[in-house]
Amino acid sequence: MTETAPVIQAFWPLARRIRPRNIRIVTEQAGSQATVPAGGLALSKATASVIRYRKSATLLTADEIAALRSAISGMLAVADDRGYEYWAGLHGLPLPISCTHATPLFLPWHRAYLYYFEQYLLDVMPEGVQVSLPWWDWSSQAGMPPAYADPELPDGTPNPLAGAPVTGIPDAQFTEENMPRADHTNRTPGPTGPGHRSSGLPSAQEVSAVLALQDFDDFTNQLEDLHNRVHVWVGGTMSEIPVAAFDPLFWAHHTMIDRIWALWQQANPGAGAGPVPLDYPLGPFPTLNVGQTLSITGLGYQYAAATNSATPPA
Ligand SMILES: [Cu+2]
Repeated sequence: MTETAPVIQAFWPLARRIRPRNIRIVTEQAGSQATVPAGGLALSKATASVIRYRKSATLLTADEIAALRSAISGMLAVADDRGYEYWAGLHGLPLPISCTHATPLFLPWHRAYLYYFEQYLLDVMPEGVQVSLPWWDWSSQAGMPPAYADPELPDGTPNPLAGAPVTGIPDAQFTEENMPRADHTNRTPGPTGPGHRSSGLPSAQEVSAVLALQDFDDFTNQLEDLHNRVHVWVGGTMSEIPVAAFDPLFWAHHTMIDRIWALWQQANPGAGAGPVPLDYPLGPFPTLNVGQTLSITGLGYQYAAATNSATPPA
């Protein structure tokens, strides 16, 4: 039995503050049989037989972008555990900090997190429109998707995808985490285009190299490194774990990470999640364990291929 040592990522300086919570990897159970309910999961609020397609943020139509903005604003207006403040706050502050980084739970935990966020986002979509979480393909090195970057909409109102209020965090908790108090997200993006090495966004070649790794632990560690670089590249709120999820771009970034994992799973069927027992519960989510995150179609979604038009394949 080998202990899984947490790898502290130098790229995301605040990672050292993250104390793994409730994470005890019991490696001798690695071979235990996971119980995924027969017939798949019935968790999705979408009609079970309809698969949601997550698309590239740059391939969304104007109507889809408008619907997404409306839904983010809708979630911001919900003050209970279906709202934006609750879900953004669940990742970091207010305490406890629940996200997992630098462990083999990084990918399963964030997949479950996106899954629940997407359910509540779909709940507040305008009538007749269903826009699943889009991914930000930062590997194009073109910078932030325009839908998220423009600070204002043509009518002069703030763009709900460009930033959000940081709310629900007691002052004392900023102090405890050694962070300046912030009332709103901010960004200080780095350089775009190739040739900036670690200060630029990861390239498509770097993503391909990570996808070529065959061992789950190697794959998740190196993917998390690329992920950290993107957080640091965006800067500001996104570069600080305790508040990163308040930036609407967080969700598009993590959807890209989830998509890369899905692509890797396609190439490595049955790979599991390294040493993590499949029945390992993913707290604080009520009903998902690690095994249940391994099938994205079981969770009711798929990724539209990057080369597609925005129309899901028939
Ligand atoms: Cu992240």
